[in-house]
Amino acid sequence: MTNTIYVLNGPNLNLLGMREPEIYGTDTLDDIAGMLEDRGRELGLDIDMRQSNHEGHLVDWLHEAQAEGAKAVLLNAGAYTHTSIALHDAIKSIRTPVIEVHLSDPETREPFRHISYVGMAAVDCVKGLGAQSYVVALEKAAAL
Ligand code: CA2
Repeated sequence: MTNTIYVLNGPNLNLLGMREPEIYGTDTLDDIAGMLEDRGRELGLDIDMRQSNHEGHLVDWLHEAQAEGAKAVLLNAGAYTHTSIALHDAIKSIRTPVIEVHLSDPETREPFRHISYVGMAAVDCVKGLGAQSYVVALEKAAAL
């Protein structure tokens, strides 16, 4: 196993920090990557941060995380969280532990966000803390 943590981000998260700051905060995905690299250095972990608007890319990267011996995956699947049985199956198909991450708390929002196919397969979940959700999830990954 390596010390690499894959941090996978789904649809629309490339636009983070540009709209709906009251829900998602003002940090961009690059800001979050910087925070994770700083904390990762302290924890002895390498960060491999990626974003895609395409479901299949996220599936491929979950498989890759296992093939490359990643220590864990932090996954903010965006709206695919609530729709994707393909991501659910991909998480189940790998031994690499996956921690679900959300900036907001989907369970306090619209009913269609209350189901999480990702959460049904992931080992843990950190949500509702804004950008700090990713940092707390990284700390949980370090302890796995
Ligand atoms: O709270 C989260 O992290 C979410 O995964 C974000 C998703 C949403 O569909 C999930 O229910 C919860 C949406 C990400 C949209 O990103 C935006 C970026 C810029 C402006 C507006 C939205």
